Amino acid sequence: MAGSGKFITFEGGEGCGKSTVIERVASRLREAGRTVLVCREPGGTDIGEQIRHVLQYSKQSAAMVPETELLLFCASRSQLVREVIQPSLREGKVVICDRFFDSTTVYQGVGRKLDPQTVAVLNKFAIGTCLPDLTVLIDLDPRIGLERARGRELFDRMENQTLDFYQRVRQGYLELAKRETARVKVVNGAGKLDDVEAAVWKLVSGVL
Ligand code: Z5A
Repeated sequence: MAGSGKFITFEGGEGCGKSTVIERVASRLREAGRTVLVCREPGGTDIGEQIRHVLQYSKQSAAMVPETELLLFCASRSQLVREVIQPSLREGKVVICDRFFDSTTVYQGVGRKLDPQTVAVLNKFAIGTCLPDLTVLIDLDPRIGLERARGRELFDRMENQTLDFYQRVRQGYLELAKRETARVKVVNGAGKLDDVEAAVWKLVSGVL
């Protein structure tokens, strides 16, 4: 546990429905009287949003090598943890983060095939002791997720990968869930939005 509040993270492939479900769950928590802070990665702070821009949308970022990408994701997270997440948890808030260090483990470690031990060391350095109380993994066939995501206007550098990359990411997440059964809970993202929300709500209620 990361403080006196609760820290919940959401993970999954492109278009799996994280952002939509987070919005719904945050509203329900607020209706139930909880103070909720929602943040996203990369980003969530002024510095983090600038890093997000470099990672995803600047013209120059097309030349970025995987090692630089790894360090930038970790840099954004270091700032978010210390500037936003830990202070909010100390105030007793429920902090919900759209992606956290598991994204780095899977996208950079499995997707980009960077050395998993190096990724783990950098992840640990970036988050310190700030581990989520619950991580919801919304699992979805990437062919469906990409179809959903590509319906949007914004199509960034990270989204322009091969299907094989996204299949590896999905497998990486499922293997992570098998290793971390106490923290990481898998929800089927292919169901109706209301059903996905209900399954997530049950898990979230369980940790509060
Ligand atoms: N990345 C990384 O490599 N390493 C890291 O350490 C971190 C991130 C932190 C961030 O992109 C990229 O950075 C991401 C991983 C990488 N990229 N890749 N590839 P982002 O923040 O721009 O996007 P994202 O996190 O991948 O989220 P997303 O694509 O916006 O998807 P989402 O939030 O999971 O989905 P959504 O926006 O809620 O839903 C997508 C659409 O589907 C939307 O129209 C919904 O109305 C619809 N939807 C949602 N649920 C359903 C259901 N159940 N049925 C039907 N339709 C649905």
